[in-house]
Amino acid sequence: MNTNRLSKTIEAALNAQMTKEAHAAQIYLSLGAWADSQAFGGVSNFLFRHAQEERNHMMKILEYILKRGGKVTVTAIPDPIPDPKNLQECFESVFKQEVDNTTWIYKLVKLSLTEEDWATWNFMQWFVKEQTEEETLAIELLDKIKVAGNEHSALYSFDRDLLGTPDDAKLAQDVTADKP
Ligand code: OFO
Repeated sequence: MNTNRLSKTIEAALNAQMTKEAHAAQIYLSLGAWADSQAFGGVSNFLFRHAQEERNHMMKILEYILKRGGKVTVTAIPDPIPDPKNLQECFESVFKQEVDNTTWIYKLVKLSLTEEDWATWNFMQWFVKEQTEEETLAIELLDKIKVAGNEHSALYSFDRDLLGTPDDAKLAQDVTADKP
């Protein structure tokens, strides 16, 4: 008896999205390591925490595929991006990666709509909300960097502020649409 509640197309798209989230985690990890090497301890701490969040997103999808009786396929993760030249470029990369991931999420939403897979459509809404929040955060941080310019003391405060940002990396099972 076939108990897989996912179509082959949706299953493949969810598996691809898992890899995409893992790739996002690698990008944050690599940017975090770069930030630390530039003495931006607050920024690197923020980016490392975000890498963990992206991994949680990957796990959230993995758990969903299993819950729907689907097959999880773990694949290789593409290389992260090259090191940025400065803090501005670092957060431009963060923004670009979030926008890119949003595009993939939207494709999955569209696919679930076309296939009338309402369970997956509903599941994906959490990611739509999460992406909006992450894009907003990246825009806000880029704005702050713009205001700071090249002034060392302003960049130092920016770095310290990020260190104090609450750590919101949670286990995937604890994360809901209301408590992202
Ligand atoms: Fe997975 O949320 Fe960002 O990319």
